[in-house]
Amino acid sequence: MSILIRGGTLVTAEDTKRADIYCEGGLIRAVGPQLDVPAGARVIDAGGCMIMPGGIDPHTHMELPFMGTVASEDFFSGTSAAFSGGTTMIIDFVIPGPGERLLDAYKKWRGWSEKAAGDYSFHVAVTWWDDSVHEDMGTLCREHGVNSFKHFMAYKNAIMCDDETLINSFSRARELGALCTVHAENGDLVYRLQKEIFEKGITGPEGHPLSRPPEVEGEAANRAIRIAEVLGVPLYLVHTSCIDALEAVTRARLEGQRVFAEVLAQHLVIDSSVYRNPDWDAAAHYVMSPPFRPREHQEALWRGLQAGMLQTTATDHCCFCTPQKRAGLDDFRQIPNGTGGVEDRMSVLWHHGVRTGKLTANDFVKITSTNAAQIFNVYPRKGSLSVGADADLVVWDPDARRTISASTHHQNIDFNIYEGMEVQGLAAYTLSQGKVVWEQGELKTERGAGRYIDRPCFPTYWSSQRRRNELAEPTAVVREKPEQAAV
Ligand code: URQ
Ligand code: ZN
Ligand code: ZN
Repeated sequence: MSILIRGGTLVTAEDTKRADIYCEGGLIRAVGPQLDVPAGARVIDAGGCMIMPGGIDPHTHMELPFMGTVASEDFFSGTSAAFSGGTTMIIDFVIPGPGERLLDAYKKWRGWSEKAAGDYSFHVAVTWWDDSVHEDMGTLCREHGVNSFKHFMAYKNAIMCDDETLINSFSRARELGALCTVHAENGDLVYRLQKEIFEKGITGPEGHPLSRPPEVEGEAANRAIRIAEVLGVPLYLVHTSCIDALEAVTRARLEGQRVFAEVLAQHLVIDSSVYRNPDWDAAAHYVMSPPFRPREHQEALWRGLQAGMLQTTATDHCCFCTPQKRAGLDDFRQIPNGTGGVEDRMSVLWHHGVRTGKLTANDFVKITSTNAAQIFNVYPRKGSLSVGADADLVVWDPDARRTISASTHHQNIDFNIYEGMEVQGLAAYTLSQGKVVWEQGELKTERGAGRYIDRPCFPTYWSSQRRRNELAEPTAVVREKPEQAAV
């Protein structure tokens, strides 16, 4: 299969230029003006459109078993829906139960993901600690292409990490040259606030944000950042949703600490008023953690993206249909946490980010693809239009419009958090491994065509960082032993 895309404007993290691009054998083979048409090649006329690296969503949960149910989107339907929005790679999560060997959980998830239509990789969560976790982290890095370990500071009595586990895992990651990521909410505070709110008689979805105020995220973000600083390891905060967490990230970055932060597309455009909807289902659809915040937080998050304090965008695509959400009909604490969005991320960011002038088209490529590829060490194979890179790309039509709706989306969930939102900027074609998988509104995906993408660990000079005031080499003080006092 060889494809020549001509007449388009190539937009990458670095530059914008009129050029053709030729793909063969799953790779980008040539980029340049007026390329000749090789015999047998399919020609796609991209006139007027942009060609960008395929989107990378670094945070999804396909078919996740969670809160007594299983997310409704699986790896085939989820990676297919991603294609329709221009995303060609996801990084999902292996989440071992407490006491479950990390390696066993990893093999289980690899089994589930074999059905994927698009390329994928896995962060592995550390949800408990003993010597076997220490051992399995090493095996996963050395033999299975894992270079990132996730830590949930929320979800008490389930998958929550205490500080001791954070410290053990961060220290191990430093030895291995792996990156630590955190879901930063103080799970003990959430647990207490949930109980207090529920006992006040607030049992509906409106109780969810009340039990997880921004301060709860800000405290955990700062705590994780400080622990990482003392241990000298880089840190990646997932779904940064509020001013409190953004301030913690900004302080650390301005002081030279290697902290990266992600924002979800939905946290940039949806606010906490959704929880006051008198319709229970409609309010429960938005129960995810961290919750949607009051409007001032969205404005701060956009500024965080513009200022480079937030480097990546994701969706935390974790779908629970309405009947599943109703598990919490009498108690908001039982509503499975999660929302969808893998299909809509790029159009939402283009419409609300680039069309409003907040972001340039190059910024858009950085935050939807290239930064994630670099942070998680798959660049330039992914997240670039370099010759030799995987031929994962999107022909982006900046003028095409659509209205987002569950009635037309490709996601396996019975509602859409962006329902009714008009967006301009769509994927006209998506190529994965040099094959057209989305073309003018039609999916052409193949079950199992997706590949597991190895992510090599980092050299330890990258994965360890001196503390700001660290002594060059701490040394012991030589001193005379005091005379033993006569008893
Ligand atoms: O916390 C997460 O990232 C997973 C369990 C998805 N659910 C959510 O509410 N974000
Ligand atoms: Zn999370
Ligand atoms: Zn998540």
